[in-house]
Amino acid sequence: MSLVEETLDNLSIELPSWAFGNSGTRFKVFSTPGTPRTVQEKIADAATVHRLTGSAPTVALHIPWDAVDDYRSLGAYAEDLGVRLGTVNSNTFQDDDYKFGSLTHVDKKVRQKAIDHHLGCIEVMNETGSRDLKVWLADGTNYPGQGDIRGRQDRLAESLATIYQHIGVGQRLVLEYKFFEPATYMTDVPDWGTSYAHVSALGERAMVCLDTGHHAPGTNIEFIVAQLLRLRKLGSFDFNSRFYADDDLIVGAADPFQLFRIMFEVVRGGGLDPNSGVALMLDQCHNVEAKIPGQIRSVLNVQEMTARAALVDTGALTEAQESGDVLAANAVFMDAFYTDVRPALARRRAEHGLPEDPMAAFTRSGYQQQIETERVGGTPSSWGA
Ligand code: PSV
Ligand code: MN
Repeated sequence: MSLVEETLDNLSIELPSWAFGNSGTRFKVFSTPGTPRTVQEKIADAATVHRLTGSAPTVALHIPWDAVDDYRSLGAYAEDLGVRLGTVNSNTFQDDDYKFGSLTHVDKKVRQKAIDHHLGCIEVMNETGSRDLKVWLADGTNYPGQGDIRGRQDRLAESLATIYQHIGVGQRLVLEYKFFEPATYMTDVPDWGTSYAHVSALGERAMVCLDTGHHAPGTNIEFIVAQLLRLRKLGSFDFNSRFYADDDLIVGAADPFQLFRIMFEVVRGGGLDPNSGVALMLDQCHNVEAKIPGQIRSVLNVQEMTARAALVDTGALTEAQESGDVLAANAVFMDAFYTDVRPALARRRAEHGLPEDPMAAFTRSGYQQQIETERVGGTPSSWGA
């Protein structure tokens, strides 16, 4: 088996349930016909993406957006459709109590409420068999002097330690960072270094989550990937792409070369090895484009850039690097990036009984028309539902 095939066989991309719901900006949320009204309908859409691509076997949940009474039944429902429930994402950013913070809040009662929410998420994981609890906090301040930067870090460390005590064997806590938004002056987990410091203090089952949209423009993200893999602390990715802020656009749409460079470091660092534990998740919103094709396109983009990354002639690259031949090294790298892998991927899909062109297959399938006819009435899912 070629390295490319082996790499693709190990590629498993987790879809976010919220990508199938409506989303938008603070100016407008546009609704689309056929939008899921329930978490079950989101899972059905995710299962459709997996059926057509063969690479998206798990669906991430966001609590409370996807809260149900019976998570075991929800897991069984997913499995009937050929997918599994994956990462559980906590949410402490949509409750009035969290105006001035959640796990960092000065008021012990609010901190406890946020901790309890995470313990509830762990209970969900125990029911669904999910491995990862992903924590992203909106905590931060808008004005210099508004909060005690140091005190907030101390409270965060204490709250995380309490949550971590409940993370079971075989489970992990992954801590996501983001340099701004909603806070505009100071964010409590702004960068990979802060996340790394906290998860290192927690222990082996705490890892960093890298959301590709959460860096200042110009940041060398592949460097962070290489470093975290080297430190064995890269737990997961939230893939998306951006032009300006946290745009949550389709991964690889804004800068395919960046995705290639990231996937090269993932492959190089063993991040696709079956036991690496690195989860490749999408964290995207489809505000103006069709949602299910948006997810299919995202999976294909990751496949394409991973295949190109696996094509890099590492022997020739090392030789050029070690002999100081800058341009030869760069040429080896670029040769792989410029290789059109789409025909080879189409052939490979056909060999695995999948449609050669999953985008066209979706259009042909009639699934979109079917959900538009069936999903009438009710409230389309959106942020907060
Ligand atoms: C925050 O911007 C974030 O990236 C976190 O992962 C949230 O859980 C997610 O977006 C919600 O879309
Ligand atoms: Mn994210």
